[in-house]
Amino acid sequence: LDARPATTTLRFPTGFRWGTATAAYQIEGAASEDGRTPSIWDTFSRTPGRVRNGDTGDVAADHYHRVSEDIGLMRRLGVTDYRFSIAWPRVQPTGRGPAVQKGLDFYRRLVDELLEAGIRPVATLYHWDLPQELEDAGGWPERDTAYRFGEYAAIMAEALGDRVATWTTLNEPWCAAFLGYGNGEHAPGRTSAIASLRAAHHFNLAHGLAVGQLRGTAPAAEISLTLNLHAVRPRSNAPEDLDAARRIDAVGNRIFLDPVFRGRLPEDLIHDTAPVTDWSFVLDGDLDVTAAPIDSLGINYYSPTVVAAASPSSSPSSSSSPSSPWAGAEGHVSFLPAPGPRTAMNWPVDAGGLYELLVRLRDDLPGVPLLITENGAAYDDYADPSGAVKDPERVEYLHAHLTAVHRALADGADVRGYFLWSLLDNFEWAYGYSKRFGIVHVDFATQRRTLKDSARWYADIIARGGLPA
Ligand code: GBH
Repeated sequence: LDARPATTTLRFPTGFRWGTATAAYQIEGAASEDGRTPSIWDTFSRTPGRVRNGDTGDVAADHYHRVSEDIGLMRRLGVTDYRFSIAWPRVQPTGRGPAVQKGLDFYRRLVDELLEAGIRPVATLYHWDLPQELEDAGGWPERDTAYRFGEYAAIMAEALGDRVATWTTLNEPWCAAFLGYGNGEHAPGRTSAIASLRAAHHFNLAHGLAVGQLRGTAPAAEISLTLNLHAVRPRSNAPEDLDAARRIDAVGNRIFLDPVFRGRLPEDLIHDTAPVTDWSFVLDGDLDVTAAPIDSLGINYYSPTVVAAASPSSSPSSSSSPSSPWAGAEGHVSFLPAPGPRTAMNWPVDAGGLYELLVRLRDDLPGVPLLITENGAAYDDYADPSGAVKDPERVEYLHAHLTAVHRALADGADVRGYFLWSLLDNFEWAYGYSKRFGIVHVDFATQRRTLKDSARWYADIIARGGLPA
């Protein structure tokens, strides 16, 4: 018998970071206060037909006015870390020029209150809210946007460099490039394969430029990048299915991993995308910038992606539709429904995908510490007569995924922390307020916060440092 409490069977390493995550546009509200100007998400959400029910982030969870209360919630949970994002248009409304003091003040106050509460601030510079003026000038498909991002990073490094423990430059550039400019599901809603590939490269460049600024001004800070890596599974080991998986891995994962960790673009990606572009927008020296060393990799994981060779019966018009987020792979790949239960997003629940991803990164990126910067699920919750907010499926989802993280740790993956998405119910992008990812329920009519059962469960996991039997 060992000395561990019998009730905690899966113990996590000492110093493991237990966090929650949010993003500015999804929770802050106060969309036109203190000098903030519209981002592409304000424009997009105010355009009829883009977001379910016409929802916008104008008020969201009103976090801008409830920072102290929300930090109080995290104190109750006992989290060690909090991952939030900074709204670029709050700090630098046109995306150019000097910073707005009130915008900086808001994030200074957030960071200072976190530090007072003993919670490590983990700041993301870009969680999809590009200043609209920069989109009007061409947005991420234009190289200049990367330079503008570098300047914005310099402002933030100067303002908060000494107080933020971990900086992540970008959140999920795959979504921002391919859902924003490829299939148009996200802001700015453009549908162009070439634009999505140009955007992807400019995200890598922007990331590298920001790393340079942060490293210079905040040498002690941990610098990171968050990717939504696709846990790609081929339907079978048939060569055509393996090739479909390779294509998705190239344009979904290695398009970011290789420039950042190896200073090159994947050869097979260049080949696959030849009908779309010759990549002449990648200039000499760019891949040295993108490869600036970073200290850890953030991974957001929700579901695996199961693929097969495109079936001959699938209609060519739909598989080669201009609104695919898979530039260069469309027409070659079928996406198959993964078996098993689904969340309210209709995303499959499959913790094995997280394990597969972590073990792959253990092998592909030795020496790179990993942070799970998002994991969680949307489910409807319900209040029982006592007023408790029940969300049993979420507890089950989290338990399964933390078990997968523990298994990956035992198998040598260097996972340093886990950030649950999300602290609060919030604006779920194209789904508006119709999907709830929070472990804290938000009544959007009153802005009242109530801990769900999953929040109490998570607090218990953190307190015991692991999972019960
Ligand atoms: C993250 O995006 C965002 O960072 C966060 O802001 C957001 O609120 C959260 O997740 C929840 O959506 O083909 O059915 O398997 C995650 C976006 C979700 C994009 C999964 C790819 C594949 C869905 N990713 N999606 S499916």
